Amino acid sequence: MSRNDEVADRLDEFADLLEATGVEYKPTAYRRAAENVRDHPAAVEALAEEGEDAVGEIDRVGDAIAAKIVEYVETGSIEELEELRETLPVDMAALTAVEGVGPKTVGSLYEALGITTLDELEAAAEAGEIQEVSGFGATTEQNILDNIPFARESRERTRLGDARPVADAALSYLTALDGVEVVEVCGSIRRWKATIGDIDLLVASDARDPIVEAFTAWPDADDTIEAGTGKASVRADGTRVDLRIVDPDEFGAALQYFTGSRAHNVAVRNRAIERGLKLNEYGLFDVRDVDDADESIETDDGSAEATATRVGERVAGGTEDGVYEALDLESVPPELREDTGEVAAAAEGRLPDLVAPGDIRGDLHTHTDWSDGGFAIEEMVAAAAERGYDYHVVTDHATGPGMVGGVGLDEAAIAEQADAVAAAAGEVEDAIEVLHGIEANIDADGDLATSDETLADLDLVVASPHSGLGQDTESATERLVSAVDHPHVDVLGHPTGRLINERPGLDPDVEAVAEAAASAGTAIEVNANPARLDADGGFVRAAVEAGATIAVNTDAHAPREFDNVRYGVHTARRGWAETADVLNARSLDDLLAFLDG
Ligand code: DGT
Ligand code: CA
Ligand code: CA
Ligand code: ZN
Repeated sequence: MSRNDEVADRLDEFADLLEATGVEYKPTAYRRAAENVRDHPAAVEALAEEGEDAVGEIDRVGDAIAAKIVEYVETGSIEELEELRETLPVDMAALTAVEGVGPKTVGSLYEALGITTLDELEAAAEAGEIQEVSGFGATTEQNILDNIPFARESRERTRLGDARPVADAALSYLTALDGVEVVEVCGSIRRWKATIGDIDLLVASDARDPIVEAFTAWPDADDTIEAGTGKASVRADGTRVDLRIVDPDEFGAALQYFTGSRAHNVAVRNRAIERGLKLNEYGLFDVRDVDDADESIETDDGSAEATATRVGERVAGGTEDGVYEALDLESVPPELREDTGEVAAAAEGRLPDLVAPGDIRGDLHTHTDWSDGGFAIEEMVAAAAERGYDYHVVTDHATGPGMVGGVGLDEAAIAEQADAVAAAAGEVEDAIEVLHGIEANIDADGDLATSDETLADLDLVVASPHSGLGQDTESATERLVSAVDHPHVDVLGHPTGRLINERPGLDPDVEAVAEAAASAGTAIEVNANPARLDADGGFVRAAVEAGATIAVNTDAHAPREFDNVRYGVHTARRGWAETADVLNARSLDDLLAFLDG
């Protein structure tokens, strides 16, 4: 964790505790300051060394907060924060993980019932104590109870977008070590699952001990969980990182094994058994001449594990492709390894031609400072051009349900923005095509708050749900079907509105929405924001099977968020999306043809 993130976390904690004790306004100031500290390009400890004035240069950081930042950097703690922690000794992160429970609720429940943990919250709700507290009722109590399991799970799993950068940092650290031949991520992170239990890394090397030693000394590691022969686990940024070091000859078999999923491995192993072969993390072995493959002893390094596992004649294991090939299978992309038909498809040579990160030719869902983005139209356009995109669509928020604090554009502002976008487009005519769109809000009934006349004038309309996300399946399905059927809607944006580990979002009948989208010619978005990854792989698969088009968009509010596109592409791959299925992998002409149709 960078020092800026750490300081920002303290300010956010400060804000939560202040809010819980009933203080007004100040929490907002602390949260704004936290956000700016987190995004600030300069290291906050360097500023703190220069003094409070230098820290105060950060946007939204006033004198009082600057003083606290300096105090924290100098002493490692903030006295006032310590006092607040004593007044309110609650596990704020765990409790506020429950949807509908904010810092204020935590404060009230602590005062009334002394609740400090998730277990205590659950017990109190089950005992009917919460509905007796003033300001709470039976419905609130039931909601809390219903939302606790989701909160528990979210505490155990890390978002892909948080884990992947940690894995990337570990990869580059390990790659640079002496004696390391190959390094790969495996496990769920290689399969690009939306949430990660732990990060798995695999190294091919003959030098096990020095690498274990170097790994436990990795500067990003906060502590070592365990270190053994050929394997070690550390914690980094709150996530467990497992490293295994294997013999270079066995790297492919180990990579295949530790990538999982377990269910995929079972399916592949069964195929091996059918062929008289035995597959494990050490290799693929021909055991047709071995009497009892599980007990035969034929060891090359004498280790206990090896005695029972390296048997018969080895037919593959150096490379992962070699393992699949020896089983008469096409190599299965990691994103597909969930035992949902990929082994049969690989056997028949009909694996999909998956979309790849380099296929994306423009973003169809982006924001600027006209709504809640942080950058001007020109800055976003320049960043898109710099990435080599062929086109870029500006889709700020329209007003409507879910848009609070005047964020959305009304119809006059949309018309005004059309001129601004045209002007920006004129400036970069030769570099990139700039289109004017909007992100309209789908209300609870599936209608849009923006008029048909205004929508008709725009190049592209993304329609997304931003409110009423607790609907039942039937209403949610009707709502989304109605939105994709809307004649002016081109893209259904983040269809469920889920926020990973924060709120589950809508739970529509994805087949019904997919079929409606396919017949209406509306694309279904994979929102690449790592907090969303919405539609998820399952939804994408339904969409692709129904013949619907997919759009992979970042919903960028800042140029750096264009980098999130990889999370969207890999999520689309988890849904078996081919390049041809993806709208923004198409040429400008084909995009315009789709939008006209
Ligand atoms: P996670 O960490 O919960 O997000 O999910 P994974 O898939 O990364 O699971 P993890 O870290 O427990 O193990 C990584 C992979 O190693 C897993 O996908 C399959 C393989 N693996 C590990 N232990 C076993 C096992 O006992 N049996 C089998 N068949 N495979 C295993
Ligand atoms: Ca894992
Ligand atoms: Ca693991
Ligand atoms: Zn958006």
